[in-house]
Amino acid sequence: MRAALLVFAVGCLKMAVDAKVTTQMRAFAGPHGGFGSPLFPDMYPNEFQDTAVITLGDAYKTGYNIHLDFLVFQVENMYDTMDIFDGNSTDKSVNIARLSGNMTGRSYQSDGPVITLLFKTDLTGQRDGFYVRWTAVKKGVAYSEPKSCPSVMQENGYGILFSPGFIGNYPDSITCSWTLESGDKQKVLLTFYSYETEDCYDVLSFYDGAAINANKRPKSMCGDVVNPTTEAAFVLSQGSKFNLVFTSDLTQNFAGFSAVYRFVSSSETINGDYNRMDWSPNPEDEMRRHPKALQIPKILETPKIPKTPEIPPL
Ligand SMILES: [Ca+2]
Ligand SMILES: [Ca+2]
Repeated sequence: MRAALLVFAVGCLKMAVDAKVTTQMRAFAGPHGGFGSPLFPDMYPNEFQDTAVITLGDAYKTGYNIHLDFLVFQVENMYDTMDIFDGNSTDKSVNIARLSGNMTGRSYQSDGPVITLLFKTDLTGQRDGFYVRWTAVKKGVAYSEPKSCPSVMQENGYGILFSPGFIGNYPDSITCSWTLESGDKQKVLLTFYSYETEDCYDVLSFYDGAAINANKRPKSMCGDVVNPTTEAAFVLSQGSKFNLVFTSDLTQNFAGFSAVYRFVSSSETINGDYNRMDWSPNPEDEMRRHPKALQIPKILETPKIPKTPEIPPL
């Protein structure tokens, strides 16, 4: 009798939990494309299950695999997960990988023209989520990103910007430029999920609302600014427009960057965070990542000024 009651109680509890989880099925088709987690670039919802099936389409039914690039991946470590499955299945036997935590810059490949992504979130603890890009690749051919200047991947209300060759190192001796222009009374907010360039020979310059050849020196970013395994950092324009220019020199290349941009109200302030050349993660970073939802603290620490070298005594 006692055993029967226990089984009944456990059954009720499980039902109550399941009833709260919102499920979503998505289907994507075509030789290439991209999509974000639910509500992206805002934080994903709690208690959510998102199943996305990518199919290359009739022209790619045989002889092709799907290559996945996570241009953004930030989910609550351990508690929120992404499972990738070969084919149209969520069976353990075809599981390619399980992702959790901060894993921007990972790539995976299917063994056929269909792949399934299962994203699950628990009761609490939200992050920015993911943005994944897929591309058809011929079986037996090693995949590499084109090393030319990429255009922005535009989505409804936001865009993804990344260095040439990402995921993969950028090439030497390249110059790429992008213009991000918001409407009146708006600013451009860029969130960097990874940023690593040669310090300080390969540089991303921000011309804030000004022409690229203006006399004013641009703000610039270089070095190991945002590690993909740590939290994101953001950069806010002062005017309604950012002209961005990325240049690399003759030697030494690194992973580059991936960022999401969107337009926000001109009353947003981040107190010039984007000028910090020596950005390093700290426990308060969580607070700086969502200016719409959270209070924006004052920044933070001033860039380190190198010590004047001591003059040796005569
Ligand atoms: Ca969570
Ligand atoms: Ca270089």
